[in-house]
Amino acid sequence: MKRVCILLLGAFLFSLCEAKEIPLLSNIYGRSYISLNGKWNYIVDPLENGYYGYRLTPKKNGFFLNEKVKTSSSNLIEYNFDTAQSMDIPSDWNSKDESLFFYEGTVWFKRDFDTRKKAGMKYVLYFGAVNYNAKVYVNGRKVGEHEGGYTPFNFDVTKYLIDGHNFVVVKVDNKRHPEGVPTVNMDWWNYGGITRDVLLAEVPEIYIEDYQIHLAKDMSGYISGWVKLDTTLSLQNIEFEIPELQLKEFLRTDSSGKATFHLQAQPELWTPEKPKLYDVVIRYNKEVLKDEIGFRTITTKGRKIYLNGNPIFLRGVSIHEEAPFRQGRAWSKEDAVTLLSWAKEMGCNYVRLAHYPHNEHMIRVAEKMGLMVWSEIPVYWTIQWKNKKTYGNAKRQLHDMIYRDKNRCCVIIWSIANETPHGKDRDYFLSSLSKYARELDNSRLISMAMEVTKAVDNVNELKDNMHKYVDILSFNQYIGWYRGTNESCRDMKWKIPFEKPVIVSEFGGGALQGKYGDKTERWTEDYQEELYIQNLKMLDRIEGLSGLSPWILVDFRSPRRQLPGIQDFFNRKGLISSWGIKKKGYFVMQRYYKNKAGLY
Ligand code: GCB
Repeated sequence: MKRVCILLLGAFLFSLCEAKEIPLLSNIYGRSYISLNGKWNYIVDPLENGYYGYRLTPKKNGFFLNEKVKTSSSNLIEYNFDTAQSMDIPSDWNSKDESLFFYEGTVWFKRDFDTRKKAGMKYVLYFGAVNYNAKVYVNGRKVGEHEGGYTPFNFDVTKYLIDGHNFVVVKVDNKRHPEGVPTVNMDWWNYGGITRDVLLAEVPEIYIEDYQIHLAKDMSGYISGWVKLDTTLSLQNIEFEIPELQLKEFLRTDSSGKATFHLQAQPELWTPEKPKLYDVVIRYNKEVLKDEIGFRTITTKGRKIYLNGNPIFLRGVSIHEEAPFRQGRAWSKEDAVTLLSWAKEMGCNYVRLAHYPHNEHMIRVAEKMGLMVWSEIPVYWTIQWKNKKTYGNAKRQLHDMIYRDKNRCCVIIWSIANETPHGKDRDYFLSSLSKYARELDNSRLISMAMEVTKAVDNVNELKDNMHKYVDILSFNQYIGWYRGTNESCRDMKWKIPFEKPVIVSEFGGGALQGKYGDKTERWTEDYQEELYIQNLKMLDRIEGLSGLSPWILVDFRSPRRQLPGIQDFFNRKGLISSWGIKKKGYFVMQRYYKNKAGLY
């Protein structure tokens, strides 16, 4: 009897504790996994009836139990995943289900899968991203939850899985909140859903958790870094190899389970013209983890940016994670190839991935294509600067962005914010984020998209206190669209009184593809073309101009853009329409970049 009680108590306590969210598996695509992408059943739940009872307290028998309706039973069950409609995952519900176009709230998703656990292995359930809040359940038990729509997370679900049939249920909620990051107000679609890959990875009991490999910072001729196991066991042997460089070393972990290295090597450096990547192999016991790594340096001096010690001009464009040729969130490798090929064709060597971390395929494809990357967190416009929870959320997203992509040499800039209002609280918030980013990674540059103060006597001045905390001064400006006319570009002057390189992180204007007219007529391709011609002449007069990322490569969905017949809920500032047709402005940029490339 006593034993039964202890067992029951144990089972009860077990059911109470959630699985811990564990550090992200670095290089998820290099692991052994099964994909849980595909058809998921879904139930739309605007009142969160599957979670709360009528007194608004969480239910014990919520939809996460995935109960089966039995007609003969007296037990009333008013939902049924198995007969509910299904949706392809990854995706966003707004573009997949017409009735959910504007929907913001809860949708429950369920997926069945079979698995057979192997002795001595752990199982990690990985989500590339879920927007915005995810509560995850396996076989009816809560595994954990996550806030933030653009960063990956994973849980150790080993003890939740059974041999044979399993199911996973995710409660996804994309309601906006004033304290959220981003907050309630933004100029892009708040696509809800499981928007990136879902994978079930299989790793050994003790596995390679993370690693960092890069050129030694202050010593040329060396590669350094570390490999970390998910344990604090010391004296573990790890083999590290870069075959093409004939590098093979046996590393030993210290008492934190980490092994550091510092090895002599002269790798060919990664450049946009020749994006050389090396196969890297890390072995620990029977686990073999492979990656492709590039090596480069990125620095600034005075008003210039240097890649591998050579001055560069960042020929860029801003991109939203918006699916080409269809509507909705982009998520696949194919989407990445399409978007980035358009940038390449325009003459880019750099892309600004706005306004949140994009999916990992984007970064990996950019690296292979030779595109440098600016990666950003959604600290956008006016968030709650005084709210500690908001700060914690932003900090976590910054951490996770850097954690996932720290080995991607193409990423050269971490951006901590976009167009934020000047003020003491905001300065404290952002300077703290900037310091944190440097603690995590001192090998890249920090920036943020600032704003110039309105022109007095046509002098546009950058006066942001944050200039001290960034390596690159970036700002957005919209002369010819929100301010002044295209003509007025001729008279504008620029005052950037700090000795740092400058990037114009946004400029542009709207055009409906296929609408032509006089170059003074708004929304025509001709107007946008003229705006680009005049802006480029104007921006070339900025001292220290080291890069551009015009707004934006492709038209994108935004609820702020309501003009019928023109916008129809699209921001039309794309240089390419959402159906992949290039506007006249695209070719202005292409000519400009061709010329710039010749100068560097
Ligand atoms: C901006 C924002 C960007 C908007 C853009 C616009 O300054 O940074 O998110 O979409 O302007 O089109 O107004």
